[in-house]
This record gives sequence, C-alpha cells and structure tokens, in this order.
Amino acid sequence: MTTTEHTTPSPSAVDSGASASASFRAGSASGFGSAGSSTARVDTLARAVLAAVHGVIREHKVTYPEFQAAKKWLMDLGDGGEWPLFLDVFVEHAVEEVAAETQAGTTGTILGPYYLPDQVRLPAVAALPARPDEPGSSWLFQGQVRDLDGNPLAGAELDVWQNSADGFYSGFAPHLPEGNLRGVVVTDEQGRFAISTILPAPYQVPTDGPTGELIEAAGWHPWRPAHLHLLVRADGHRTITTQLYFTGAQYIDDDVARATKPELILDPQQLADGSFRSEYDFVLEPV
Ligand code: MBD
Ligand code: FE
Repeated sequence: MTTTEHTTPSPSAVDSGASASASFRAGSASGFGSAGSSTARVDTLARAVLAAVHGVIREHKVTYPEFQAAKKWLMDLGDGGEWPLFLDVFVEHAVEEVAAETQAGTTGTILGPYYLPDQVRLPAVAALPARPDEPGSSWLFQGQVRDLDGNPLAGAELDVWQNSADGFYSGFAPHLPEGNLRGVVVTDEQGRFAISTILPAPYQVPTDGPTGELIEAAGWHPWRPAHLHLLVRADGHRTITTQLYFTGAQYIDDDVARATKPELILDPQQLADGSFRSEYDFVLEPV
C-alpha cells in the first residue's frame, strides 16, 4: 500500500462522516417514491440486489462468523455516518456510467459526498474564497462554456469545490472556515471564466472509520488523485457533474473511487513565477 506520502491533521472520520450524512439528508433525496420508481421496479431491483448477495455467500461459502462480522461492520458504517462516503467511493461510479450513456457534451463523473449547495456567487474572473495564508500552489483555471452548436453560454454557472492542501474539504473538517475553496462562478458575455485558486491535493478516505477499516482489512489503498469538482449548469441545459484531474498525478491510474476518465485530465502549464495555469472548455446539451 502507498499510504505514507501524505500525513493528515487531526479531523476524524466521525467529523466528515456525520457532516456528509447530515448534508445528504438536507439535500433532495428522499424515499423510493421520490425516485419515480414503481412497485414493479422496486421489486425488480431489491430482488436483484438480494440475489447478488446470496450469490456471493454461496459462491464463497461465507461462514456465520463472517456474516456476523459483516453485520457489525454495516452497523458501524451507519453509526459513523459513512454510508454517503462508502457508497460514493465504491458504488457511484457505476451509476454515473449508466447515466453517461444518455449524456452528450462534456464528460461527467461522480459527485461524491462533499458537495454543498448555496455557496458564494462570483463573477467570471474571480478567486475562490480562501484563507489569507492558504497553503498550496497558485492555479489559474480558465475556459469557456458553450452549447453543442458551439454558441457561448453567458451566465452559465460553474459550481466548484476542492480540498485544501492538507486534503480536507471545508464543511467536513472543523479546522477549515465555512465556504473555503468553494464558489459559484458565473460566465461572462462570451461564456468565459477565469478562476484563481490553488492546486487541489490527493484525497485520503478517513482511515479511522469503518470505510477505512474495510480498505485496510482488504489490503487496498485509500487514495483518490487530486481533483477539482464541478457542477456546470445553464438555463435550458442539462447540468454536468464532473471532476478534473492532473496528468502524472499520484493515484491518477488507481483512484479508489474509480472516477477518473482520460478526457478529464488536465496538463497544467507552470509559469516562471511557479504558479500553474490550465484551460478547459465545457459543452452542455439542451434539456
Ligand atoms: C471525495 O473527495 C470524492 O470526490 C469522492 C468521489 C469520494 C470521497 C471523497
Ligand atoms: Fe472529492
């Protein structure tokens, strides 16, 4: 396992797990009914999931001690508030793959557990809110939002969020100010934007919670490559949920969340002053 390169400060799995659970509940998701699923659909999916689990048990001759250990681990996952983390790390990529089958324009990828709505609205040329002494390499990220026909989309929103150099997301770690490295940037008349921020850092799944316990017990590694999250939206267009990554970055070919895609990898240019610059354009399809 390659877990030694980055050391993390004190925020615990419970901090991020509890906040991620609360934030998910505050969002729009509710019961099966709200998903628009009929009784027949729920029946089909629930049967299929249970059949898959039964299949694993039979194929691998799962024992009673293993069944009880799994039960305890699942209980811990709920108690630690880590269901959103666990599902977004290990399951969401498959849901996104299916969604992508009917999506045109910029490639999407998973949302993850750390999106927070209602962040500060910023003009097309803006710096993300950051601490006065925000550590990390300066990064200017700029580009244009267009429709499928190549027309610029003025007033489009780039709702962006990223971790700080120590690997944590604001809102999910008590040492970071609210709204740090989050913002909604609105494109100008030419659909353009230029965002000043820092390069994001690799992300480590908390090792002191149940998700980390499973990763450790299975001999996997807990890392995601550094990434910038974005929701890109414009009136009359389908919102793109995506992430941008960096060429040659650690874990770029071995993301624990399986959420990298070749089209989403940037190759930032380093300037003489040591800062970095990237360009990326987004294309949205009509709804
Ligand atoms: C992250 O930062 C993330 O983007 C995902 C998908 C899962 C866990 C943490
Ligand atoms: Fe993330």
